[in-house]
Amino acid sequence: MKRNLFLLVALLVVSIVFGQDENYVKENYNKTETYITMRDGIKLFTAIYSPKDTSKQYPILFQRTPYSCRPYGEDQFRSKIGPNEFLMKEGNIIVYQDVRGRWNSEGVYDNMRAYIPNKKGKEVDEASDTYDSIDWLVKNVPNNNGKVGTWGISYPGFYATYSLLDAHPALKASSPQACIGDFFFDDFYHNGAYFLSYWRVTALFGYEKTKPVKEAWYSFPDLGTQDQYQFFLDIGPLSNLDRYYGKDNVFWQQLKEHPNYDEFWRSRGIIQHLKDIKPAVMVVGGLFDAEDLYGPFETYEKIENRSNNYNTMVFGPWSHGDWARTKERQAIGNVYFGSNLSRDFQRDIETKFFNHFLKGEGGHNSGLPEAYMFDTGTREWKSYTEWPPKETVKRTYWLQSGERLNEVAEKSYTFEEFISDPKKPVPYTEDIKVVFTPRKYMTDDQRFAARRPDVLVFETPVLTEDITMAGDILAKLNVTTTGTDADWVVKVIDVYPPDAEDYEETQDYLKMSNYHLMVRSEVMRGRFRNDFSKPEPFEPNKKTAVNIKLQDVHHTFKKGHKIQVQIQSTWFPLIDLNPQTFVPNIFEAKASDFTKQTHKVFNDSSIEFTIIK
Ligand code: PG9
Repeated sequence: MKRNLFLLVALLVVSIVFGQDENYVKENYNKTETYITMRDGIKLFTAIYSPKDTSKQYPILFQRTPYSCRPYGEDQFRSKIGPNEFLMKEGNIIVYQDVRGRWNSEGVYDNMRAYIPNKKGKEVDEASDTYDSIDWLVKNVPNNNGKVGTWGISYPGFYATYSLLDAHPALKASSPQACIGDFFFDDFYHNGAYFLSYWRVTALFGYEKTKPVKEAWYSFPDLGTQDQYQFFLDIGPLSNLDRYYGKDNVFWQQLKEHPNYDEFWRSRGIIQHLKDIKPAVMVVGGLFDAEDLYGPFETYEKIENRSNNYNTMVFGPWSHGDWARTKERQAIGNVYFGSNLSRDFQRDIETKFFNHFLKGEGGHNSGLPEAYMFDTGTREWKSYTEWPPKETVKRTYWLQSGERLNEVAEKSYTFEEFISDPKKPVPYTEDIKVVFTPRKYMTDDQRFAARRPDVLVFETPVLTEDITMAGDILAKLNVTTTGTDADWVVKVIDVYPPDAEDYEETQDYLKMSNYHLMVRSEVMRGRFRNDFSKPEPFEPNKKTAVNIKLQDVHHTFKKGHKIQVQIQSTWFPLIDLNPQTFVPNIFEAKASDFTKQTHKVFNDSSIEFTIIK
């Protein structure tokens, strides 16, 4: 009896607390919906949440999104609004907008719409749409203080970056987070290799709509199995996927018609335009973000090198967008990194950034660090005055025969070799399930791959002291193939000691003892080794240089651990299969083009790490 009473009281308390949170927005904000007319007459749907307390003025926090302003209706409220709950609860005007051509807005959508410099008359892009929207908001929304901040994660992050171009004078601060920089290096392609694992979500952006809508006008194909590896292996050549996506899936057609880094992709990349930026910027990213790593790192770097504005970065032990969630234990897959990391970031960094520039005195003295970086090896935050840190040096390790990773290059002329068979590609994960987009693999244990004959392994002896990497990694491979095309995948792995502790998140069958933590990975489609816009075949058996940049890391390989590098040529179905026979467009390859080939990696291949002295 007592136990039931206790449970009843506990349930009542929980419902009151969460119930309050669930209704916090409805109880403390008014919601209005409107259409803002752009300079070319197109109307964009905009939802405005304004604090009920009208005794003071508030800045406007503005997000433009392709993912909808749902729920629609002035009596329908989101449970949370704004970048985080701290900013929500202290009171800000929070505005969401369906971008041109998406959901309840008019117009025609264009993936990663190209920026038009020096626009004339009614020429429009996402910068002019943002400018026109901000101009309307500051002139028409009651109780605003004339200052605007933009923010967004992933695609909304791209639109936040876009807000910096031809920025409206009221735009004082922007936080592009996991922001897409360029679809040839983020999300759908990595260095020319097509991310087959994103194929299903092509539906999200593929279908044009003919009028403003409040319900999804697209759907995702059912693969008929949870085994993505087998599904895509059975599909064979990519052209067989056309049975699921027809000509009306505009994005699928675009992906197939532009396998090279041509004007279609180049014009849509936003990184090239990031110069002379005026608003304050805080770029946020996840060090294990599987979707957008290129974007945030490049966004911070290019602004830093070509503008004099306030520009900072924060990278934590996060997967895509984890920092916006409030889960206490921060873990990715099997690996735990710490507790309340996202909450602390939201309270002590993100809220402080926006308040400084939108409610405070602004200026470079925000009290926040230039680079606030989590060390994913020591599991500690570190602040730097620049990134990469000025105390770093480049250190080269050589891929030596006998699976050794050496700081000294051998003089002998040897190589390691493996057979790469498209019929039996290296899985990118051991998990058997259909995922929206892959995430967990970024910290998955890589022992399953290390034990395959088509994965080369190079490993240091057990480290006698800590080694902290802080910056990018450059793999300089010297290879041959018996074929005329090949992909090259490089994985940098932290090999844990035998006595490593387990976490509550560690999968049942697994122990962290000797865990092979993937710290960073990247692929180079070999045909693009010299130029992403001009694919070149390999000459069979001719030694060829293939250089691969891996995105920045901030990771201490602790004493007692080992640094391991794995090299492979398939990574399935994360990326599509390379026929290993040069064809003009792999999306049009025939089954007979796919051939088993023998690849060699010579011992004058090396990998250059950015290391803190
Ligand atoms: N960059 C992420 C994404 C884009 C396209 C397809 C799937 C994911 C994102 O916007 O979340």
